[in-house]
Amino acid sequence: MDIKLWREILHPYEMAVDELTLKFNNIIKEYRTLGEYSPIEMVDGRVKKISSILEKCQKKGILLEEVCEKVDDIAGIRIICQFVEDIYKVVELINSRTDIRVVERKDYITNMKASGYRSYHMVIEYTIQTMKGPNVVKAEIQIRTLAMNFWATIEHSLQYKYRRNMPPHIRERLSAASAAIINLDAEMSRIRDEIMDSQNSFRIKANIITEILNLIQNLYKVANKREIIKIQDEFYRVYSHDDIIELEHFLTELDVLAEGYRAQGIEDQLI
Ligand code: 0O2
Repeated sequence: MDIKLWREILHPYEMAVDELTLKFNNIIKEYRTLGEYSPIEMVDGRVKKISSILEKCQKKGILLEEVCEKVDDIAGIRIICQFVEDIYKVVELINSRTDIRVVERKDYITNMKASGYRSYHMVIEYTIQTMKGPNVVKAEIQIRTLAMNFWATIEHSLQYKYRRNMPPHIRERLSAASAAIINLDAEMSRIRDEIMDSQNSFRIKANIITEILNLIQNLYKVANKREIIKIQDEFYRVYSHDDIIELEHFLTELDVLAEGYRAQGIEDQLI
């Protein structure tokens, strides 16, 4: 197959990866805008390299004209979660979408691979709109925790280094590391509520501070300098107490003040 043809074959997959990555990132944004915990921590996407596609075809006896039909992971999306429980929430989320059709799933978390690999895989069909009309492409979504991802990334590099001849002592150590990852994930799940609470209050505090700073910035345009300096000093005083309730109270007061200026501005325009 010539390079030009490969480009044509891979282009729809690039479109699918771009769109799916954007959509999953928007889910994160939606949760965070609502001040809620997102079961998706981060998303990454890639189109398989031609060399890796060729290697897979050779390994599995796939003819080049069968590539799109038989290689499921030309488009790959990786979703990283903080906790194992989040993985199953993401699975539900994907199941419920109308723009994604799940055609296959493999739960390597409940059924860990002999290597020690753990992850939840879904093969999906996703429709992209091209100049020639709709085109359904397959993609593989891998969902795993940060810890599972750490293990898989290291193991993948070692697989690449040793090809099919990984020394037994390395294999054993990877197996032990995989067991440690299971314990780490379980321990993190046990203190999940505590972690989520602290992350939520951090996010809430950050949002309040952003709103306060935006209001102060707007007040610069309408209030006099002495008043602005007084507001700023008060903000630094409240901020130094590190108390969300106090910050919220300050934000409300600032809001009332800004509203007053807004009303005055409208009145001035009416006169
Ligand atoms: P790459 O370089 O990540 O793309 P197949 O992929 O067809 O050989 P199968 O059973 O059809 O195997 O699919 P499976 O088991 O769902 O695996 C697909 C992908 O999962 C792999 O793609 C890896 O990304 C990942 N994976 C599966 N097993 C392991 C493992 O033991 N260790 C690590 N690190 N990753 C694994 P590729 O094409 O093999 O690799």
